[in-house]
This record gives sequence, structure tokens and C-alpha cells, in this order.
Amino acid sequence: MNLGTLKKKIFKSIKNHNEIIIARHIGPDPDAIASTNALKLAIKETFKNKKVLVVGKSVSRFKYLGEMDNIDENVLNNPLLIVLDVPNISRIDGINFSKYKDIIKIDHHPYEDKMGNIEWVDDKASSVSQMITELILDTNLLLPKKAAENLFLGIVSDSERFSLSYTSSKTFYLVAKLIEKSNIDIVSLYKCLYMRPFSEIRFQGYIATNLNVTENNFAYLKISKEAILEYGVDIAAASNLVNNFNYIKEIIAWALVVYDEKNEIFKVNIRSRGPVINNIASKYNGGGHPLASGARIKNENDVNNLFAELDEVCKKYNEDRKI
Ligand SMILES: [Mn+2]
Repeated sequence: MNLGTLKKKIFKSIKNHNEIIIARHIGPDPDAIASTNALKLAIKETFKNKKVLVVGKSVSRFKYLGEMDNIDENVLNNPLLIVLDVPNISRIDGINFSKYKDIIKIDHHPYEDKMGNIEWVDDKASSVSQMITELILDTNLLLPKKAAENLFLGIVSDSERFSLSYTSSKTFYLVAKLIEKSNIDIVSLYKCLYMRPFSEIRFQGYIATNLNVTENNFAYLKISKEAILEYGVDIAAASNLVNNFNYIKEIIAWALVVYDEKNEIFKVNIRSRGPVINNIASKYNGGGHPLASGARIKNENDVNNLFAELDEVCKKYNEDRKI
């Protein structure tokens, strides 16, 4: 199906349902929260009487992108489920997937699970926020200002300020249109996204000081509970700092691990600027993009095994480039 037809089909399905649930991945990032809320706002603006709920665990640090709705799945009547920014069913947050018949998936991760009969997957798109921007601009969906702000933030965040490889002329074209149509204030939006407490910068210094770097240019750190307490940061902030360790000469892939005591799980965040790491992450209850992935691991031994595999892939990467 060509893209134009697909976008029309998505619009038609939205139009034909009175109840719409929008979901995204567990452990959401700004793109996940921004895109789901933007789509909700656009649908509500276009079709005033529809019931549209954004579901999943709320994250206080991303409150400026919108709040989550409460959902009672037992009272739904022929709902449409729209799943954004997640390729696999097991990583969808906040819903019982098997309850839904009509499902739309819109995602920019490499294809994994089939979810519904309408699927728009573009693993070359910078973000799902970019895809939702395109959907709104190319259909009769309206674009309220708050939705435009969210979409801008989602694109900026997932593309690391237009610096990652899937930033394309299409990204810039859509962002230009977005700004032209909505008159958003970019400077204040950057402030929402990047303002942080000094404790986080101090903590970043702690990570930089304690990061282990192997001879194969793999860097890793298990962040201790004591360090998190000492610096007064929360664990979500700690793992988000992973993005700040790009463009370091001696490091080609890196991983930060925090232990989530409440859920008794090691949360691993992995980044790379060369070796592909998502296939390794997927072996450890994780996944993501080729150069940006995460994993949730039950026992510490597996964390060490994951590190060993990442180190190995760095070694291989270096060897291949020597030839
Ligand atoms: Mn994304």
C-alpha cells in the first residue's frame, strides 16, 4: 500500500471509532509521551465528541508533555487501539492488548510483532513524533498549538537536536511546516526539554569519573544506589544521562545500569556510535534502535553477560575497520 493511501486509511479508522485508546512503550521517553499526547489533542480538536485516552504509567519529569488518562477496559465499546513508538506487544504499557480488535501501529523501530491490520512502520523516520506530524499535515486532522509543541519536542528529543543519522530533509521539511502552521515558541520549548537541576550535572561528573572503558572502547557503569542517594537524582534521570556520553574519542558504545528496587530489575541503557547493539539487547529482554537500545534484566549475571557481548561487538567493529 502506498503511503498516501495508508495515511488516509488511518484517518478513516480514527473517524469511524468513537472510543480511541493511544498507547506507547514502557519506560517512556519524550518521543513516546509527546507523540501520544499530540495525537490525542489533534483527534479531540478534529472530532469534539470522541473519547480519546492516552494510557501508560505517568512520568513526573515529562509532565509538561501531558498527563496520562485512567482507563477502565471493561467499559469500552468497540475501541480503536493506536500503538505508537513500540515494535513489540510485550513492551506496550498500560493495556491488555488481547482485548482489542481494531489496532493501528505507527512506529519507527525495526519491525517486530504484527499488531493490527493497519501498520505504518518507517524505521528511517527520526521519531514517531515526525510520523504523527506527517499524518496530521497530510490528512484532515487539525493541529492545535499544544500538539505542535509536543511534536516539535518529540522530534528534537529523539533526533538529539537533529544530529542523529535518521534526521533527513523530510524531518526539516515537516518541522518547518509545523512551525509555520502553529507559531510555536522554540526557545521556551528547548527550555522545557533541557533545563535540569545542578545535581544532575554533578552526577554526570560522577559517571564520567567512574565509567569503566575497555580496550575495545566499550564503556559501562553499574550505578550504585549509594551514588544515586548521594547526588540526589532519581533513577530515570540517571539512565537518561546516557545520551550525554556521545562523541567521546575513546568510546564507541556505552551502557549505564541502574537497579530499580521497586520492580527488582536492572535497567540498562545502551548507546553506540558504530556497532549495532539492538540485536544484543533483544537477547536480554530489551531492544530498540540499532544504535540506541535498552534492556530490563532480572539477575546481575546477565548484566555482566550483556556487557561481555557488547565489548565483543566493539572489538569486532574495531577489527573490521582496521582491514
Ligand atoms: Mn521514538
